[in-house]
Order: sequence, then C-alpha cells, then structure tokens
Amino acid sequence: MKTLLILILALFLSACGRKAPPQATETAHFSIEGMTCENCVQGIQSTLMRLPGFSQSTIDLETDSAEILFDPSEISAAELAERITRIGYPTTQMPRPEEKTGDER
Ligand SMILES: [Cu+2]
Repeated sequence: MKTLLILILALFLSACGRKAPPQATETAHFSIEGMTCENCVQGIQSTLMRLPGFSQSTIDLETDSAEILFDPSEISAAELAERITRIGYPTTQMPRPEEKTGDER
C-alpha cells in the first residue's frame, strides 16, 4: 500500500521534473503554397500539433505565410517545412522579416 503511494508520488514528481525546465524556443518563418481556406490552415495546424517540439503557430492564409515556434533540440525548421509539404502544401523556410527591413544603420 505505502510503496504504491510512494511510487505514484515519484512518478508524479518525475513527470513534473521533465516539464519544468523551460524549453528553448526558436521562431521560424515559412512560405506555404496551396492554402485556399480555413480548413487548410486547420489541417496544417493539427499536423504541427502532433510533432514533438512544436510549440505554437501563426498561419496567415492571406499572405501564404506562417510563423512557427518550436524547440530546436526536438525538431528543426527544415523538418517542420517538410512535414507541411508532405501533407500537400509546398513549404519553404523564409528569412526573418526583420532581416529584410533596412532597420539597421
Ligand atoms: Cu482549404
């Protein structure tokens, strides 16, 4: 009885311990071809959600672009692009928009 409780507690603690360290996140920008409606966006989003290391995505149907937050130790930007391409939307990684603007002196 007691050992079971301790075991459960230990499992609980180790599960928490695994989630506790804040994951390093990286943002990547992509150009996605072939999206025509909200369903396309939903489809891409649900594919992304199943990937390890995926954190968050903002997909813009009007500009055919996406911004994806992910943990680079789990998945790469290239892999993300490949996964979206594989479900029918040819995706290429883009440079950050900040790098395009002539903001620096
Ligand atoms: Cu669609």
